[in-house]
Amino acid sequence: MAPRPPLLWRCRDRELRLGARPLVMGIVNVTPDSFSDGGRYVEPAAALAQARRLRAEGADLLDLGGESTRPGAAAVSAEEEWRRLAPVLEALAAEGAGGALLSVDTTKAAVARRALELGAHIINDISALTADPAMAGVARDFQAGVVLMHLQGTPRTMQQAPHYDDVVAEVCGYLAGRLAALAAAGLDPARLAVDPGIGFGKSVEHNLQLLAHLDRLAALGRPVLVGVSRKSFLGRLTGREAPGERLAGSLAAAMYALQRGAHIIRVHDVKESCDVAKLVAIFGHEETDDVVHQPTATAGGARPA
Ligand code: HH2
Repeated sequence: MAPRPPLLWRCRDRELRLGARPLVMGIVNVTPDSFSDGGRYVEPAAALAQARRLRAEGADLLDLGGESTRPGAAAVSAEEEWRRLAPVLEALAAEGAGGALLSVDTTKAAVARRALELGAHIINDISALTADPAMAGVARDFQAGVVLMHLQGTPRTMQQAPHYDDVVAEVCGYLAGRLAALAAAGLDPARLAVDPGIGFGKSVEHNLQLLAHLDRLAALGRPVLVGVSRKSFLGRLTGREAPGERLAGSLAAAMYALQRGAHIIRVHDVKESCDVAKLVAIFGHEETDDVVHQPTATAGGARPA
């Protein structure tokens, strides 16, 4: 794998350099019903402890979610979503999240605004800022980093009969269109990242096609974030029914995604994923010593500009 030219992702007052070393985004689901860890971190103290643990394990970014997006999950109101997120975000923002960037996984402008007011850096929106007409304005006003994810259908129905004529072309075309539309609406393209939405209205074959052709998504010129962690297609491929048994599959898929063009992996298992990221950087570097001799704890791009 040839070294890649550095790419900048601006997220409010922070600037991430995406180059040789991939970044790791740790997942904190403050929900009762997430597909792999629902209920474990629904209490603020448990969620906060998990966020601190993921940061200590090396997460460059922490992604906090207050609504599950798994197929068939119940929708929650903005008030309920914020009630779940607020104490955790408040505490993390107050302590600077240990240097990690804070991301909020939401499709609701009211939730995103309040999170940004508390100090979050990134809006991770599975609807690519289409679900709430006010979302693009919030992202622009706060100069937030944004993850634009592809989703076919709605979380409730997306896995019923996903269909594409050419999944890679359609996902890339959709995200290119969102980048262009948001730039026309006044958002700074340097603040936008893209995500193929693995498992969101996709069959196993669609997911595999997208992972194999991530280079085409990377060709859009923006950071590529990929979430494969513990997802059901890995269970189907390995025969591991329980999400908690899918660690090896998740790491293999993360490594593959990073080698095919992803810059950031969104994961539940941060410690193990950081090892993968580190090895990808070493394998992908012509001058291996440059990477190996960097201090590991500060190797991230998650530092103030
Ligand atoms: N996957 C999930 C949620 N949010 N955001 C992005 N950008 N990319 C993803 O692949 C993605 C995402 C689903 O995972 P999880 O958060 O663990 O589950 P749930 O939605 O059930 O809370």
